[in-house]
Amino acid sequence: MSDMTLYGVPGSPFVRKVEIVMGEKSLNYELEIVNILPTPDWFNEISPARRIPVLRDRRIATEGVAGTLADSSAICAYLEKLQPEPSLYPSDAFAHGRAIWLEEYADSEMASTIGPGIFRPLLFPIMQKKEPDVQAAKKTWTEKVPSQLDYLESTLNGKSFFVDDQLSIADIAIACQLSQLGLLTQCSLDGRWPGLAKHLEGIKQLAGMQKNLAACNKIFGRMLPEKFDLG
Ligand SMILES: N[C@@H](CCC(=O)N[C@@H](CS)C(=O)NCC(=O)O)C(=O)O
Repeated sequence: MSDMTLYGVPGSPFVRKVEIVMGEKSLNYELEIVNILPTPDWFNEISPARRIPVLRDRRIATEGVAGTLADSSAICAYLEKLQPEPSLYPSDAFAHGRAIWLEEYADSEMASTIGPGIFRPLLFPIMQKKEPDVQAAKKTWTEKVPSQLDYLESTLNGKSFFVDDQLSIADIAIACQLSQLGLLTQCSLDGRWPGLAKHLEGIKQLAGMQKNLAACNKIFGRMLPEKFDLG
């Protein structure tokens, strides 16, 4: 058994974020599947917000709340201290602040648009053998997502990475949200957001991302005959 267990499902962009950081830092872990809708009672003790992911570090405690951390940002910050190389947080103070801001932008602004606006209206009805709400997803894709992508495209400004020309938590958090689009839809960043499209392809080459997306494609491939065209 690995020292660390990550609780959640691969289809969560926040679980993906932790898996990429684990991969970059060559940390071993096992993913224990915990579904939401609802989260099981035993899990709520270690996840007061009833959200995935939660990490358990068995070297600290093997049961109960001790040794567990909720929230992907807390987990990634812990992993950075635990295994500082390669560093995923810029050393310069201002650049560090910028990286945390972009991580936060991805985890809050983008997640609250793409999750409830596109991912859930398509996936959750399918899981319940109901009709997916394609109109709601189309509306989000055409009316809400573009301004966020415009902001990110201009912030990236043709560079390979968002902050200080090196891979950081900002790149990982943003790519985790953007990769969510491709799991269920044919939405493309090419055309209006070429820098972001190239950036996402780069982050998709990371080992943790590849492992996560392979698991996602297996799960969603079984559920969907073809990906949704949101226009
Ligand atoms: N800020 C949290 C967000 C985690 C989150 O929202 N996870 C979603 C799954 S992608 C969840 O558990 N949702 C449960 C619910 O909404 O009931 C983090 O970074 O880990």
